[in-house]
Amino acid sequence: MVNETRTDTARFIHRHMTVKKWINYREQSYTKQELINLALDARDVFKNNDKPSALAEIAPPVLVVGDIHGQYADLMRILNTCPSKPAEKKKERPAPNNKKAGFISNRFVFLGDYVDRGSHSVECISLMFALKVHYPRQYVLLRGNHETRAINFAYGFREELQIKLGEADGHEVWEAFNETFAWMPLACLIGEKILCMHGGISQGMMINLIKQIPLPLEDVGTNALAQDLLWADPTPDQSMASALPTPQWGKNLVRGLSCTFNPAAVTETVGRLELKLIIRAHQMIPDGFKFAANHQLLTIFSAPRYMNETDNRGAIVRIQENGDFGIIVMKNTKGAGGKNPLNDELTRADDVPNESAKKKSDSAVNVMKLSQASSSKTKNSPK
Ligand SMILES: [Mn+2]
Repeated sequence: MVNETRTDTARFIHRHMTVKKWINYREQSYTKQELINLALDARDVFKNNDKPSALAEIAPPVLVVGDIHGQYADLMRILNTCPSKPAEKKKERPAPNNKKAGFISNRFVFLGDYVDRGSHSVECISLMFALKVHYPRQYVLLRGNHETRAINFAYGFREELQIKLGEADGHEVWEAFNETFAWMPLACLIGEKILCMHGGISQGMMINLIKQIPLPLEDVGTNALAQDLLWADPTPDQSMASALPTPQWGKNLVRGLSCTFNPAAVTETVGRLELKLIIRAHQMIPDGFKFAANHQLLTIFSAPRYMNETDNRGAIVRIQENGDFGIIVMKNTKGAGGKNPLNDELTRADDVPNESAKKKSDSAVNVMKLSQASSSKTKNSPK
């Protein structure tokens, strides 16, 4: 049990969830010591009283979230996702004094890649750690391939810390965060039937083998299963270039490490592990989500307008208590256009069972406003 935390997490979370602090992409200011304390608090939670586990487990209902990559305004949209089922809430307006914001009411599984690429890695990972410390059983934070030292040294996180804190202090905080990343779980089992990870599956993988991955895992490259969980990618049945069948398991030439797996590999793994679905992230998807392998594999990506360079949408998955699931698509709204991102809408495409339903959801979208009553200053302006 974690009895006392070094961080006043309630205050820290409040500060990060308050509109004024982030609406115009204004940055938080941090001290070195508060970030190191937060990293230590999060480490204690992941260590779980000397019983850390590379496999997290959580029961539905739960929201599953893909890559964030320092896109703080989009993380806010996700954390404020209305907790109730859309079908019941479609015509109801949120009660004006409803204080149960999404981040308090929902359970979440985040699939990693909180840092790098975007401009607010520090805000994103700090808020995620604070939420994990404050609500340890409500939040599962998996490790992504960017929560590794060699990657976040090069792709933005370390540099952002050094800009915010100065070179020496920034480096020290970067070290502390990476020491905590080494304790994070690498996969999550939702209701025993849905397996989630950042990258992908691994040849011959078993649930027990994931549980046996020793933590802390400083260098992911020293454990083949861990490396595949963080890095692997799916391939289609046939390669686009040659029309030849892709191998069930292949070398991942795009990443330069780990493996690729084809739909037959997914089917074999799902059958052997008695799963219903595998959810992973790790790849930018224009629609925010993509099914493969006869709907046994779902890729989600939760950073819309990724790096302000692509017009992709984002998506998260809502898994209901009975295991049914639906996709919530995040519009690719231009966040930096001076518009209040709190007024963004999520496009719902719930319970998408096949491609035709997906098409339907694309053309006749059910648009639903997020419940923002507690924090929006412009709650009366229609949208
Ligand atoms: Mn990734």
